[in-house]
Amino acid sequence: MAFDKIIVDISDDIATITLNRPDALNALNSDLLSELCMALEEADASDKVRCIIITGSEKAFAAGADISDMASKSFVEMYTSRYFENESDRFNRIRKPIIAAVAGYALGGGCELAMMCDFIIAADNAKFGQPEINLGVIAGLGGTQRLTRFVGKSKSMDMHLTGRFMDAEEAERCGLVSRVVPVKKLMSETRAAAEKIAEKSQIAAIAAKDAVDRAYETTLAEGLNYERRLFNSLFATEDQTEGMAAFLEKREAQFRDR
Ligand code: DAK
Repeated sequence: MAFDKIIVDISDDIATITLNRPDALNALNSDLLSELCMALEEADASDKVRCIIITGSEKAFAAGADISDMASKSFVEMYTSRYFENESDRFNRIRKPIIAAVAGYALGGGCELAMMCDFIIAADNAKFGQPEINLGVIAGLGGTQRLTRFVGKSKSMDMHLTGRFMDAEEAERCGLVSRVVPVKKLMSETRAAAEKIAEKSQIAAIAAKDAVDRAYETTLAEGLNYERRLFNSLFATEDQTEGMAAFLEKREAQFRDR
């Protein structure tokens, strides 16, 4: 399917979705988000895709929700239109691993979109922030909840209350991103990570994502129980038999997603 606000490339098991509204620093509007959800759902359903990358430009991953779209809306319009709620739910239903490759600005909804991915690889020029307070509002796409889980209350409060930006080094130090790479190497390093994931059993990758996500939704005791059940259930797969046999026979595993 042809897209206008995003570019989709599928090669070697990896779908790369590039946000493409350069004139507005990839500000998120409903066209862009619905195309993004469509592309994600297609990738999730495709046998050709084993890992997904979402990225922007060198200048901006996304500078937030589109302020010119929101500015004139009333409370009633925001409330009744369920602004971006459907897109957020669709995004959260994607089962395949999603990596955010972030260069430049990831602000407001852009920072929130990056945090909705499974992990973030940041370029050394990345800047994260939840500056909605400067617009007289607060984060609305999960920022107060997800950023707090990533970086703790004190830093999250600092970001949401002052609206300041955090650079890549600080973002790595406080656990918002998994690694920082030179901006010119962002896509090659992210692709290398995606290729690593694509080599694994897809069933195990989906189970790992499912189990880690559960850590955010439940108590430790429930989470441990959930993990154990998923772990045990993987012994019903051919990939577990193959993975362990390959280790013992000192050869590469040939996973078949069965
Ligand atoms: N929206 C619309 N246009 C934007 C934009 C945005 N968020 N960010 C940048 N642009 C546009 C600029 O207006 C400018 O357009 P022209 O004037 O050239 O037509 C162009 O992109 C280039 O931007 P600048 O000229 O400003 O570039 P600079 O390098 O000088 O500055 C900047 C870059 C990123 C520091 C600056 O553009 C900036 O501060 N941008 C706004 C950042 C921001 O406040 N983001 C938060 C937006 S609020 C919800 C879901 C989501 C949300 C809320 C609710 N629900 C589910 C309920 C999310 C809210 C937000 O994200």
